[in-house]
Amino acid sequence: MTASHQLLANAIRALSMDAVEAANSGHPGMPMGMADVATILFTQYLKYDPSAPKWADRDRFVLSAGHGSMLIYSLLHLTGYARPTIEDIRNFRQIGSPCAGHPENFELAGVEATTGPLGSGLATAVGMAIAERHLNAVFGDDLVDHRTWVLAGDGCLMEGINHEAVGLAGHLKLGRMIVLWDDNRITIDGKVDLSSSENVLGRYDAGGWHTVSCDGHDPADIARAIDAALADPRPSLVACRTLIGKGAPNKQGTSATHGSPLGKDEVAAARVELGWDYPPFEIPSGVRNAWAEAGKRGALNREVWQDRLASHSDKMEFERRMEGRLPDGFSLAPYISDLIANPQKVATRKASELALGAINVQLPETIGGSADLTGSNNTKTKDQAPLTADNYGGRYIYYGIREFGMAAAMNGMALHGGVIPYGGTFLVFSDYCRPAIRLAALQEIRSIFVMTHDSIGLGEDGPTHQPVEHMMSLRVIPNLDDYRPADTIETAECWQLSLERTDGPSLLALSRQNLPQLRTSSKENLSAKGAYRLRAAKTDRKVVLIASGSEVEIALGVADKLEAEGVGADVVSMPSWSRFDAQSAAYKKDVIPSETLRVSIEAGTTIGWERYVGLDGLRFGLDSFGASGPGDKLYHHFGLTAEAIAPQVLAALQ
Ligand SMILES: Cc1ncc(C[n+]2csc(CCOP(=O)(O)OP(=O)(O)O)c2C)c(N)n1
Ligand SMILES: [Mg+2]
Repeated sequence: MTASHQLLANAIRALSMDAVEAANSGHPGMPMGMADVATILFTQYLKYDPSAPKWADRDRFVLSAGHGSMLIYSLLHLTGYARPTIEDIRNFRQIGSPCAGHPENFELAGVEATTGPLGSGLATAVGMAIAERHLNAVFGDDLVDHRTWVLAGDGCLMEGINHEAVGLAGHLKLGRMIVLWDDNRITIDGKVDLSSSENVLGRYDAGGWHTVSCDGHDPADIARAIDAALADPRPSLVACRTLIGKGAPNKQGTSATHGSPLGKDEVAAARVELGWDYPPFEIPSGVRNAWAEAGKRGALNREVWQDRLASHSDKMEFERRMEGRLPDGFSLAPYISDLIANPQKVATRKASELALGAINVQLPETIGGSADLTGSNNTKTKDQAPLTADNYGGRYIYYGIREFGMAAAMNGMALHGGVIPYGGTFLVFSDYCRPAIRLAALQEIRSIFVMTHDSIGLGEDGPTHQPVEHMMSLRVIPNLDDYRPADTIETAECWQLSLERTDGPSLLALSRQNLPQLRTSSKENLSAKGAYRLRAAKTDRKVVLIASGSEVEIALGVADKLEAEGVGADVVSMPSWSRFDAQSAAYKKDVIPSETLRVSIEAGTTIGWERYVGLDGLRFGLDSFGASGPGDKLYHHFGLTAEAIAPQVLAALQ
């Protein structure tokens, strides 16, 4: 049974180079270079059980260098996960194979995060490590006691987001996070010293991390370095000096192995170099058995944990949270009834804070935060203590001025499970978070992005701070639910929908300025339909006015003026495009009938509103940058008032 370390590692090398060769596409260099480190990790350190891949107390392993996807596919296959099968690996990078070009969390159990955009995986893992410490503080060592491992390349460490991730993890003293750096001194363009002369270990040291180096091809030295990382209370960076493409005798150590098949001759030469005489995709039984044995290391540990859970007083609550189910009886109905009885004229960011007041007392799993705009984003409720290195049990994270780092960490928390992350910044800075928002949507996870100061309505801070194209550009991200509520009621409804959704992220765009409460009843969650008739035409309907957020109030004013001229106008509030698009054709036609003049009003780009108003409709918005001045004056300046809009609608009807 006992196969040498070399044989185990070479199985990864062979599968990786052969799969890339078969696909005629992919990245053999990283898997071949990190095969030794990965073998030590998966045979000696990582806590996992392929027969129970979702075991809550498993270690999390994130392949941040996602281009090296064949490394994780090889590992999952060899250690005994049900998928990928050898057939899946033969079909690497083909349509329908779970062995996609880059690892995808929804394709394979064991892939904890979708990676590929460099730097993101590591920053996501920070959130996993936060979630682990938080749940440990809540449920104790008996239920939550695991680590977060990351395999990262030069690219992951060079990206700007790495600075944010290192800063956050160091500050929060996430000692159970260990980054294994593939320190191969090669990137696509050639040697790292073409573009970088940074002291990476020095930078991590300065961020409060423990750092250690090893020879990434010497099993004992790798183990020594990992032991040092485990012993140190700080998060650790393990620099593993490796040869990219190790085993390919003529190409190893060069960027030629990074992202292209080695080629027939070099693969043959590598077989000789590695002493690997087996045909492609064939693993000799001794090696297969030894890997399978390694994959069984965690089973006992998992069974013992299962027993502890079975008799634990918090079993039900722990399972509920890990499954992502909201508690029975969770409801915002009493809060909303209260609003109906006592209408509030507040900014929707304030309405969000009020809703969170009702939410956070019912949902102990929420973890809020903001990228240094807590008082502006209104993301913190009174009952939330800060989550700090001294109190991981807290439920509010001061992320600092790290929007991308925050959004990535939120995704890591959502992927870990057991918590529901929400976090805020200004809508204009959603651009700084955008790659993580996109990855949340792709990964189908419940991250809730709270974006305030959603238009020129924010006023004096001027065009650098006034979103114009942002809301529309977020709407085009697939699987992101977009919300721009108009008042306190819609804000509560949108929060409810965001929390109840388990297969994707939501983004709430909220106003800085006060808005009247428009809804006078709330028998059902009307925001769930994405758009609804807020007020029907009083006289013969000629116009449908469609608006979102702060402009719904303006649309009502326009309707008043039209009705005074004998022109009937419906007002449709449209808090969510994604939700509306999911409605039946009949509903959509009823709310936005094509035989009327259709008019959109939104304080942002008008590009896109043709979708609902047609080419012959009218679109009122802002197709330039904003300006610095008081918010209400800016609405006049840019012609976004009932007085300015109503005559143009009447003219169009002539
Ligand atoms: C954000 C981002 N930028 C660019 C790329 C394209 N890319 C993929 S791998 C890579 C080079 C990374 O170098 P390194 O991390 O050292 O990987 P190695 O060549 O050592 O495997 C680049 C530029 C990417 N995947 N993500
Ligand atoms: Mg490299």
